[in-house]
Amino acid sequence: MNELDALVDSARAGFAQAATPADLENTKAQFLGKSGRITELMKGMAALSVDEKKSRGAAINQAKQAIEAALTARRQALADAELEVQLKAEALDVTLPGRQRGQGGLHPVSLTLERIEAIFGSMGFEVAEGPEIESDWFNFTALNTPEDHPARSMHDTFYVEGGSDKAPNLLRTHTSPMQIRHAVQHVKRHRAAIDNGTGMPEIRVIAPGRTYRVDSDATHSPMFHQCEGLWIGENVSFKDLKYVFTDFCRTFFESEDLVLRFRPSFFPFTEPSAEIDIQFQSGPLAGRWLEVAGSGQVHPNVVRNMGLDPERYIGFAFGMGPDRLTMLRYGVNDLRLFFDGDIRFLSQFR
Ligand code: 2NL
Repeated sequence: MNELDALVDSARAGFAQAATPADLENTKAQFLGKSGRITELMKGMAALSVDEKKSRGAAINQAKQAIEAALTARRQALADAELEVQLKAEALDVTLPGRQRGQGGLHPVSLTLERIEAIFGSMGFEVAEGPEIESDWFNFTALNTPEDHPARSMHDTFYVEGGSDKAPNLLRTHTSPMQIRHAVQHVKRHRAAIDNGTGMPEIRVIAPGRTYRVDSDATHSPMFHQCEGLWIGENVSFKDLKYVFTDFCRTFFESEDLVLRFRPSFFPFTEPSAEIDIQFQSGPLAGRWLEVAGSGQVHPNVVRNMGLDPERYIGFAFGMGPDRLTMLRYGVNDLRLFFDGDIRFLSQFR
């Protein structure tokens, strides 16, 4: 092998050994630089004749071009490898599933309220919603609550600004005031029919919503939910209330294996009054009497405050706690969990 072919070979080998672009440029200098091998060979031609210069020069040039071609190829190979590494490092796996948007859901107590509304709705009850800040009249007086009743004390009720001494404003302690409002509107709308003897369509309404009392422990929250029901007509009786409430409980708890007990009680707005207890005959809660609602025949004074003659119209009312119903249905043992807003608790009801 002649000297020039050997030089080209050794350049190729040197380039192949260069692992980085910087290595490669150093190696290049050895062959093509100012004092590189090619330059030296050129200088070595000074003593040659014109003809010898021609053939020798052409041969050196050919070797130089071969080295340059090898250099360019190696540069490209190194650049390709570098790009390859970079692409690998920055790789995006477009086949990964996207991050899901967090899925929300209804609060467990809202689920219960929706159930209550659907069940009573199917039995012809309207839903009445209204103010949480109430007047003393709608919350207490219209409901036959005596002036000196303990529920009216600052100890039990949150009073708010805006009313007068005689008629203070307060956070409603039950949803009954909304039923009074609904009944008064209903009676106004049907006044003519009531007075001319035709009579009004029955009042059948439930009032769900937030209520407030000065009370706070594992089973009482200062804000809690209530759902009251009211049924007034000329021919309604306790047996109708019993039928409706039994049907409600069996549908709500999805169990026909459930009995009710009406236990004598007292409320200022009903007379007679009864607590409603239920007992499951099977399942995890079987055998215990559970208090689920208060009820009674609407007191004649309250019927009168609705604008109706208590000698002609008779009514039944009940009040229940959706928070407690939710606890029973899902087996929750601390009421406060509903109002802490802990997503780990709430997401279980999605
Ligand atoms: C309870 C007791 C009750 C009522 C609420 C009512 C409403 C009107 C007239 C008469 Cl407009 N009564 N509501 C009656 C009896 C009991 O609730 O322990 N609730 C959780």
